[in-house]
Amino acid sequence: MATVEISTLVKGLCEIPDELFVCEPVYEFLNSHPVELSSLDKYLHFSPKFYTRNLIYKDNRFEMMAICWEKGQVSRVHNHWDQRCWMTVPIGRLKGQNFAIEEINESLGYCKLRETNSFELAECLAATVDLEEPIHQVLNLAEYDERAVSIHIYSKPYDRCLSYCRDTDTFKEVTLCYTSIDGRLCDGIQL
Ligand code: CSS
Ligand code: FE2
Repeated sequence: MATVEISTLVKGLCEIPDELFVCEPVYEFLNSHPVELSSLDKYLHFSPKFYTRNLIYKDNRFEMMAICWEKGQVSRVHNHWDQRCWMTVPIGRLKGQNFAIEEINESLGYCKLRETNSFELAECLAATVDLEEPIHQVLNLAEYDERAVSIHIYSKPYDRCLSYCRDTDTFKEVTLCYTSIDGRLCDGIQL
């Protein structure tokens, strides 16, 4: 399949009418437009400390970022509030693990999770975050033994989420920051 520059992908997404900016059409669009790797170069920043979040595009309806994962790096176990999320993995591969809530007491910040299904992503295949089961973790497993880059589309953009600790069965709100915007490192960021 012919690849497209990331700017073409953004333009194509912007042209999707609001009523079609939902799970299936965006998913199909991503699957039929694999990204040209060289067009991602300026967005790729890796850090040994944590995965990096590199903003490519943002408007009121959606944001797109490249997330760069060193070998072995994993996300928190987290939710996406009620926002839709699509992702593809043009470089390397990633595992996604979904979780269900077994028991929750919001006023105590207590939440017991149970692992449900998992999936693997590579080669620009798209995935959507299941809105019915929106708690997940993304892992660049050490056994994959390579860096990975994923492209994420969030609609609407969001800058905070709930983070769950499985050791203590607790959860709290955390803020999500960008590592770079349009290829330039953000103030105060040290990779
Ligand atoms: N949602 C996480 C990445 S894993 S889907 C984030 O935006 O940082
Ligand atoms: Fe996520």
